[in-house]
Amino acid sequence: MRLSLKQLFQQISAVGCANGLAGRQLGCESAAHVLQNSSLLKQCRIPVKWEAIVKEVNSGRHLDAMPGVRETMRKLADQTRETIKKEGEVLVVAGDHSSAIGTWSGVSTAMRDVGEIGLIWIDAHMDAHTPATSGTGNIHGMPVAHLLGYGDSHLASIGDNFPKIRPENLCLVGIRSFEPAEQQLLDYLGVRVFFMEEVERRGIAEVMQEAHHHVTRQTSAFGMSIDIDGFDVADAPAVGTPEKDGIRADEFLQALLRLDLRGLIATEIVEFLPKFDDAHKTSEKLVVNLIETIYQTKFFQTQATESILRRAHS
Ligand SMILES: [Mn+2]
Repeated sequence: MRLSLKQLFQQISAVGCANGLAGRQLGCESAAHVLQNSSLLKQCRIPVKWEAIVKEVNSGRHLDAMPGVRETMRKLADQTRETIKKEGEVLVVAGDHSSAIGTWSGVSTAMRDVGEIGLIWIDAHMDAHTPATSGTGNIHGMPVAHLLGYGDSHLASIGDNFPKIRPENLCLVGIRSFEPAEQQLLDYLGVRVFFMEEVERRGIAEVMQEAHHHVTRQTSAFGMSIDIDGFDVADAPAVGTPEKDGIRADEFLQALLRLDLRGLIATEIVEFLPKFDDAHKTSEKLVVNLIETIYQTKFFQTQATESILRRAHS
């Protein structure tokens, strides 16, 4: 019986993205560096190995940010694609949620020969605007539309010309703030949305089980894109676009423990705005808790399965 290096030295391969120009408020571009230097994260039971921190290209704000965002997202996609090919998984800690265009373009194109990927999108917002429908021009409100193949053709064709996520393999969880144009696009495409009302009625654990089933039933791997504004403001105060009455973090962490994470290929955590955190570092702790819970659960489940299979074949 031989253990692979991966099993002996479990670690998380992380990519940072220091972006913030596509958000409503500046500041979350520092999140990746804050996490990289976080003493809380250094105490994490699974060590984090930083592969790269992608720097942001600045071409302005709102829609003027577009040329810069295209460049930044191409670089981020290259990093996540390479990390998936080399390590088989990736954790992305980014700033504003426009990062998702780069993260999932890279993950999706790395997996193109293997199969489609599924995605669970945790957020207060739908992020399903296009440049044509957005009132603010803030691209952090547009990544879902672009991953589905809509909006700016440059952003929608990073890596290749196919949609990066098929609508039937995507679901949104925790939604409580959106505009009609966003809902129209998602309704038209048949994307499953678990609004906050449904999360409250059924509980986040049951919702996450169904979300997991939804994104894994016809894919070869799945990811989670976690906008921390999806959580209640009490649990994640340091965000640029807070919406009240969100997902309770402790309930979400409990739900993760009971989720089958063996097929999890990538996790993205975004919209942490360090300068808005409280004296207790509540938001930073949440990010670290998410990383630790997700990867401890995943590694434990993977190892347990492997040891059972080894015994069955010995
Ligand atoms: Mn978002």
